Amino acid sequence: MKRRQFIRFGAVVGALGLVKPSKATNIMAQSFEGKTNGPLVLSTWNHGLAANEGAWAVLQKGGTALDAVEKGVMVTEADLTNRSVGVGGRPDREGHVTLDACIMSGDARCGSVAFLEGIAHPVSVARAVMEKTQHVMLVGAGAKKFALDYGFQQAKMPIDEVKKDYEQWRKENKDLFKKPEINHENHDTIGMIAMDANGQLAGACTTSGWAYKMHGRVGDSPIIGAGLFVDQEVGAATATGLGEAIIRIAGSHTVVELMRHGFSPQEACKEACMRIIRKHNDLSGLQCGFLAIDKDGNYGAYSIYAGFNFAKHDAQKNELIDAPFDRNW
Ligand code: SD4
Repeated sequence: MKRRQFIRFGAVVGALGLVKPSKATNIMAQSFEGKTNGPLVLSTWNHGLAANEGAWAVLQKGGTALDAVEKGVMVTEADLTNRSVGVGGRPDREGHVTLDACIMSGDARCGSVAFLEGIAHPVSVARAVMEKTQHVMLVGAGAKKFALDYGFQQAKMPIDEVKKDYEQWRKENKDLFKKPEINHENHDTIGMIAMDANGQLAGACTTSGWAYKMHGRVGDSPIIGAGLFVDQEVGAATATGLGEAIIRIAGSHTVVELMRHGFSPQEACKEACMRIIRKHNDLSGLQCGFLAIDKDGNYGAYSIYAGFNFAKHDAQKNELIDAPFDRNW
């Protein structure tokens, strides 16, 4: 496997660790701060384009942001070609596909499932946890029982093609405790945040997590405040990347709190990335990216390394955008 070399583009961090992305500090990064006056959907990675269409179908009929984000990420969960979300996801080291998801609306209602096996749409189970129980989070066998009690669709995982890849991986990786390399092929998630026509905010996040992770591992995606956070008073944020690093700084909550204290969405996403950088000595493979919308419809994104893109759907178009970043690989 090719060893990645990364070059640091002199990011000069000020007292607050805050430097606006500019050509001087980020040779390839551009700023994509923007503002919308109508409904908006942002979601992580290329698969966000199709997911945004699902969400937009709800928003353009005057539906709520909460319904939109659920319907949107369900598109990705059902995509059998996607290896990091839902039914087509890769398993852990023991061959189990374990799914993590959460959903949150601007009024602080939220629901989450983690370490869930055999259910096609974990995000909908997360929503049912939010709406039908007094709890926020159900995991493992309890989450599965709850999903079955409520009649959620089951699915056989891993699918055959993924199982073959896994068997090959087992042959080639006798040392099962080796740190896997994080890259686009083995590690992405859908995090989606949306604003509806009434200005209401919501978000959802769903993943099969880190491919070939330890059995029992849960990442940031189902953790309210890490993979997702929404507060109608301020804004919404979601995360993708190495979940352990995102959890360490309560990533999405951090982004929202920074916006509360006056950072723009992009500045807040950048500062969350910088905080992760400051807390880790070994940055190899440590890709994380954030998306944010504030309550006024301003939006932004940022990632640690180049290569994080996101899909933005507004009344004009659905487009893929390269996020600004701090470092090149
Ligand atoms: C996780 N954050 O399980 C997820 C995976 C991801 O890009 O987002 N990868 O750590």
